[in-house]
Amino acid sequence: MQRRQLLPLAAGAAAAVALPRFAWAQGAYKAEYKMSTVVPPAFAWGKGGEIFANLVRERTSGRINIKQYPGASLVQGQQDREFSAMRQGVIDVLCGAPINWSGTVRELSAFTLPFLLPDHKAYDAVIGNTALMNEYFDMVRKAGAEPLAVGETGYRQISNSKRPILKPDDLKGIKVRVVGSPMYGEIMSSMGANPTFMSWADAQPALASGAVDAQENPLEVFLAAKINTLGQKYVTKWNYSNDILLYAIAAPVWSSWTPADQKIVREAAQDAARQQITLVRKLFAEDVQAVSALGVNVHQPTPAEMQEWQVATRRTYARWKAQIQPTFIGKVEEVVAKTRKA
Ligand code: X2X
Repeated sequence: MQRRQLLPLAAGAAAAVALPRFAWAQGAYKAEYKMSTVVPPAFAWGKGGEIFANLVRERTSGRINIKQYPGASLVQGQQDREFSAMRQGVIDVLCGAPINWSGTVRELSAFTLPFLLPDHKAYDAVIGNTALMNEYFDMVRKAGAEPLAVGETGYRQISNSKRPILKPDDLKGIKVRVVGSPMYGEIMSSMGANPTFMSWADAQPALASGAVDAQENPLEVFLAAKINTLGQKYVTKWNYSNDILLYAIAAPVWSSWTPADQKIVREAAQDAARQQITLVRKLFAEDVQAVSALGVNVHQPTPAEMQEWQVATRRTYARWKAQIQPTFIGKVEEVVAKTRKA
């Protein structure tokens, strides 16, 4: 800006004509970059978005102003449309769970297969594996966004209003709300439950009215959204799926920023992801106690019960592994297997 002001008008115009297109594009910063998150900063994963936006604003002295739109409000709450809206230019910044985008970019939901990442040791080995994550990041690039960092949305636990869920049979006939992922639907039906696909915005009224009996979400979400007040009395902490929290920038937006700003934004996302993971794990460590204190019955499965859940989901696992990205998932399995021996 300052340099251009110093140039005489004609010289400025001539320079503009001579500039390569990419350089022109780099000058065109928007006043606001729109970031979609499903949940607001009162939740660890919405907080992860807020931390990122604040770091970017501070470190670019406001040159890059990311504004958070929680409740997936840029897509009227339809969180499964986030990725296609990003491709259409409606969303500039994603800070979300790829499971929500599985209808658009199925391969990105690789980490959500049931019991693929059984614990944080496995989770860390996978997201800390540079070769594996580079391969994943290349899939994100092919899909139209620049990936920056990976946080954690949290292990998803089932809750319901009817009875304690100790074994697959206990799920028979239970109406469970799942996000718009066909794989989650199949997992539930393979265990005997009756799944209904619904956005997060629709889920809460449906639980309150009893239109559905059950839902599955990390317990930090259960707590922040006060799901216990919606008649949910029983929780089973089965750790069946834990999606990453992907920080990514729409490709055209990314290429409009200078290399120096790209570096700042990437580092800000990495720092935000680290803080977000710390936060989500602190809540995870305390969640059984916190949920129990609300008068909710929390069941922590025995190893034998965990085995039963895995057996029940084995066929669904195999089918979705084949459909999502079998080679990549095979590599994830190898990394996880090593953590079992160690
Ligand atoms: O809708 C949900 O259940 C939530 C908030 O966990 C997701 O965005 C996947």
